[in-house]
Amino acid sequence: TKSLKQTLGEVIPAKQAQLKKLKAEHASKPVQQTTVEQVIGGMRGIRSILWDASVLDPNEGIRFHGLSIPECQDVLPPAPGGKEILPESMLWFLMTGQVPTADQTRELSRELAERGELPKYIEQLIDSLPPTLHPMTQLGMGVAALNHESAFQKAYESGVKKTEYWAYAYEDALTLIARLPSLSARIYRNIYRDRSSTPAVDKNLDLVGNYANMLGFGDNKDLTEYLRLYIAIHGDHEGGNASAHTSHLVGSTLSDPYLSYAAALYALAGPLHGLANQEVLRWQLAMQDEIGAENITHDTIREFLWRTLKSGQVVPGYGHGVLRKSDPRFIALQQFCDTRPDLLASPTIQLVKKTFEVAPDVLTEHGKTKNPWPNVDAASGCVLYHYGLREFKYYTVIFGVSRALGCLTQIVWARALGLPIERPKSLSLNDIEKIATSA
Ligand code: FAM
Repeated sequence: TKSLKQTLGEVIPAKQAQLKKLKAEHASKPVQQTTVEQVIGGMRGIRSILWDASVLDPNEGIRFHGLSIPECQDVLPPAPGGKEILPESMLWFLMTGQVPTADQTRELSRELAERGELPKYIEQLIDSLPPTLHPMTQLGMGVAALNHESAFQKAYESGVKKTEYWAYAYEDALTLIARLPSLSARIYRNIYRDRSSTPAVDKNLDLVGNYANMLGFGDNKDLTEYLRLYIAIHGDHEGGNASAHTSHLVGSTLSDPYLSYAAALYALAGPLHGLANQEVLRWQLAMQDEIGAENITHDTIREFLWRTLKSGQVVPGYGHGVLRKSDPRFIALQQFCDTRPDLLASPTIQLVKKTFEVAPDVLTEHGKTKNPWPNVDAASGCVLYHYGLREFKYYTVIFGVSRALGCLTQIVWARALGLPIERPKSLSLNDIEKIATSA
């Protein structure tokens, strides 16, 4: 079967030609007007990044090469005996725009397992860190330090041609994705399981089969399947979200993929971005404590929502920079629960459902958010919690294992397309005023 790298090598030339033609024929064409609000309001909606693998529609949600999440669930191969999308089949699809066969997916799982062991110096680095150091901080340190092995950095120093950069970025991308489970599981065990030793990579397991096993949940088939779905659908969410945008920018300076992804992880570590899945659990548990588990009603939830808002805090898991409807990733994770009676009976999962029944109305009445609907973080943690992975300060690390699929694919493609170093123009406040008053 044709490998991922061979398949990728075959699809790159057509895209390079398409970009070359666009540059030759339309370089000076305007794309859109930029308003003062966009310049000072977080660049919302400024069309300024090229990214092919996914497009986010405010109402329809994410499409990966044109396919919605349900359509991906229909065509992307699951694990042997499994049902949920495999991160490997999502990675293949993101990278090439082609659906891999079951054999190709299996081959990729094996290739990742071959690359999955951590170098000793990384184990020593992680083991040297205090367990009170946030797991996301530890993850970024481990990822950055793995650049000791960067093929891209070595190739750049030896002066390889620019047209070959993508192949070395690809090698780093595969090796990093392969090592994230061992790195993330070691961090988990050091902080939450008394530094117990992490099981070695099992060459016969897929990426998440290994990850669940390393975390100590290998015998829980439902959690393993949930993690496959979770990691597959958190992988890519258009090119402008804070973590993807960060790795794209840092990669554009030809920092290697390890350093670029470490930077992305520190964007993901923000409470308004990936850390929201931790904040949702912290908020839900605080609500449960305050109201009393036996006293959870629409009214008591509504009351707690208002108390959150009145204290000037955001309701974690709700709202979005682009979405204006419920996040299809949220819906996909809820549907995973709908097929499992034990999950439907879980108080934590019921609380998420009940919150979803009142929060949009409260947020609409509050009148500030442009999107009163849930995003993926509103649902992603409660299933982990139910299955015994209760350390919610770790949840963003799982998001970090997943987002590598999109960020690293983007870095490989940016090098393949020869995208230059990014350097947008900043304006002084007076200049903006001058432009605004003369417009
Ligand atoms: N609860 C309370 N207020 C909210 C809110 C929420 N869930 N979402 C937005 N707002 C406020 C927002 O803070 C802003 O108020 P100020 O003018 O006082 O700053 C106002 O509504 C307008 O914001 P917006 O234009 O609707 O949203 P933004 O595009 O600025 O921000 C989010 C988008 C996601 C950062 C924002 O909705 C938020 O803070 N949500 C809660 C945190 C969260 O769930 N983040 C995870 C997002 C997820 F997609 C991810 O990245 N994993």
